[in-house]
Amino acid sequence: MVSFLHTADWQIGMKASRVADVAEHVRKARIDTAKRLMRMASQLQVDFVLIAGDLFENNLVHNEAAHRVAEALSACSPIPVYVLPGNHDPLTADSIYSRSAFTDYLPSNVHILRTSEPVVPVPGVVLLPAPVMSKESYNDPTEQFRMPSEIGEDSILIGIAHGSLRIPGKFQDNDFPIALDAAQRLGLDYLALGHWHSFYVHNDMRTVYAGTHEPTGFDDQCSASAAHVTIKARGSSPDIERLDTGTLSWQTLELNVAGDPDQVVARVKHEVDKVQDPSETLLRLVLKGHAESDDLRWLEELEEWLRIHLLYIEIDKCRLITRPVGKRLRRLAADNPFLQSIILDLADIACSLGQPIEDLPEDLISARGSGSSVIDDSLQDSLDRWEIKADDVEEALRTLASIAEEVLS
Ligand SMILES: [Mn+2]
Repeated sequence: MVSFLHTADWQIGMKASRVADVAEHVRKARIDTAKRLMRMASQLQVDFVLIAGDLFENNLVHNEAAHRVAEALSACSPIPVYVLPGNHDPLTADSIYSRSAFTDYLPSNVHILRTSEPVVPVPGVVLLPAPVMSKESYNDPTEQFRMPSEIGEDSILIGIAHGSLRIPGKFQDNDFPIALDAAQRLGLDYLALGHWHSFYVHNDMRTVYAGTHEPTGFDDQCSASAAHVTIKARGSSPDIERLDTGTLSWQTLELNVAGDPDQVVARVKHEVDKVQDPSETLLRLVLKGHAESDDLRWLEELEEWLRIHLLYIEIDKCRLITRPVGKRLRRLAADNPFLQSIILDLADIACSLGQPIEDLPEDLISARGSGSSVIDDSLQDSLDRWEIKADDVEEALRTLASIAEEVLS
């Protein structure tokens, strides 16, 4: 019997630039989780650990990241750890696996799988590695496996590779495509894969993606896992236990802004109150529905509240339809010709930028009559020179609304 821990895609040194304000925290979480996972390997008393590629984000990571990884890998010492280079950290001339700042610090229990030469991690087990040498490839990495010339009849055979299973619609030809029947055809007891970030057991029940130990972003929902595998004997079905490993929680909440703002805000706060560990939670709030552009002041307060309560907040307004000339501005403009004329000029500009303001109030349109557009050559030049966009017009209308309210109310 053999038991081992299968993990992959730690991507240490990831920039996390989308969440720049907390990028350092995100990078540290990847290391902390890795260390915890290695301690878990000790507690589970596994025979060895497999890391199926993309241990590093790329071959250019800082030396400090390399030191942190070496330190994390020592946390399960003396249990041997086998590291396979992946497409993020391939065995190229500039490989991190050749940099002395990494290799000099490597604890003695860590072995980098640099060739396809079979390895015997413990007696009775043969490991077939397929190290990645490039960023992309049309070749099936499992074709690199080299069978040992002599192999005991009872030897448990494990492959370790990095690439995409050829599931229709889920792979690209140049992304290290792996035949679906590779494990079966090669007579493997287990095929440890990396590259896909979610935990996945193929229907042969022996081809497995462990998933990344820590999600890499909002679109990486189903990861934060590793596999604890036990194989009783050659040919027997592996016992695969999914381990939950994540530190950070990346959540997405969709919010329809229609209705009473107090209720909308209460709904969000209620959801956030349910969050288990707010200081380790990153939230993307996706706003939907229609809103008056000058009536979203509640959103600023809510954003502030979320910022205090959570590690990170991102407000996504891409699906929010705002009415540029909001209620407040319409009310103030109703009996103010000067304000009306500014709004109409801005409407002309929006029109010339190809995004006309569609719901311009009727009374405003009739106020202008058949007057000509404000756009002349010199204004057009200015719009071009300052790279004014339709969004800027909306912003101007919002600003106009708040100034007008202050001055005219
Ligand atoms: Mn990869």
